[in-house]
Amino acid sequence: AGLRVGIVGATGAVGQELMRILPSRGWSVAELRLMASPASAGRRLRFGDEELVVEAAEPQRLSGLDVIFFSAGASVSRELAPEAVRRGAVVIDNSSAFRMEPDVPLVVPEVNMQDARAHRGIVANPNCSTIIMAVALWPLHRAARIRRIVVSTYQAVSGAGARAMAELLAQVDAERRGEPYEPAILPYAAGARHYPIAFNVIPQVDRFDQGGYTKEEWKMVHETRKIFHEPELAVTATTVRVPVLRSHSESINVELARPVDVDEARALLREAPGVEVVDDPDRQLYPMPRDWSGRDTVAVGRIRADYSCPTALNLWVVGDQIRKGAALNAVQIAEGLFA
Ligand code: 2RA
Repeated sequence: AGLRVGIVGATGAVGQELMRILPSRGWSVAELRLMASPASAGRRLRFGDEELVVEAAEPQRLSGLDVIFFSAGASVSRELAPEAVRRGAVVIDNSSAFRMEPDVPLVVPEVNMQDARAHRGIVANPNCSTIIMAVALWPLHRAARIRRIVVSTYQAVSGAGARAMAELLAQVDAERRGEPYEPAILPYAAGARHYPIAFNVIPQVDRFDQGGYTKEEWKMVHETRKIFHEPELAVTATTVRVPVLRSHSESINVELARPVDVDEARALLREAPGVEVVDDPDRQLYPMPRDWSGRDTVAVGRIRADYSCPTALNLWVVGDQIRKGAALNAVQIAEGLFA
């Protein structure tokens, strides 16, 4: 009969990607209800051969649905997700609102889909940079137990929303024309200072938090530990915004409990769900973000021994931030619960 699906945040980058993904998954959507902020209510969006009207996200509109995807920020999720559960829906929440709640599963289907089945109404979708890293590292953890992760990210502007993507394009254009451009979005819109991203990198993603780390860096630490069920796992992260539109890249050094050579690592990754190995230095083949936008998988390349540490490897990982980093991961969770 098909699922009755709601999207809260339908007009955002992730909401739009959900609408692109849903018809392509081989199961039918009996009803799709699009919801967003009152400012976006009334907009008409195409879904297949239908034209749907976006409604304001309000409690009474959350009834009669099987699953509701939330991607409208943490405050909207905190306000409306529990109400949606009370009205009978399963909520898959892309915001950070509930990720670290003990009774809310935090799920990357390739890693811990079994956790999702213990949900009590809400399943949390991890942060995009965490999802991309988790898909690539889980096969190594299962085979040889990870001791420590050191990750530096090169994050696309899409992570800061559609307005940040527009800002990058506008800045490049203005610089090319030799015109001044006043940045207003990056590193994050609510910040006191904004910096140009064109021809630049910004070593700040989200607000600063404890110890000089940003919230994004702490998310990669805490979320990875929860998804892997490894509360003591040693993780340190440096998250950086780069002038790329929608795919995140990550340079990862991973220390294992035993030596794993490059051939074994490549073989493990080749068999891993959701991973594509693109790794042939002799032919200059490695993943690049421009190639990976719109793809469902996480690409791994530059796999090599860390000669400074006999049980460590270096990896270069690329994934589409909007797709596998958010919308597709959420749809895969829904499929695991309802399929
Ligand atoms: C970012 N991961 O890239 C964060 C939120 N999507 O800005």
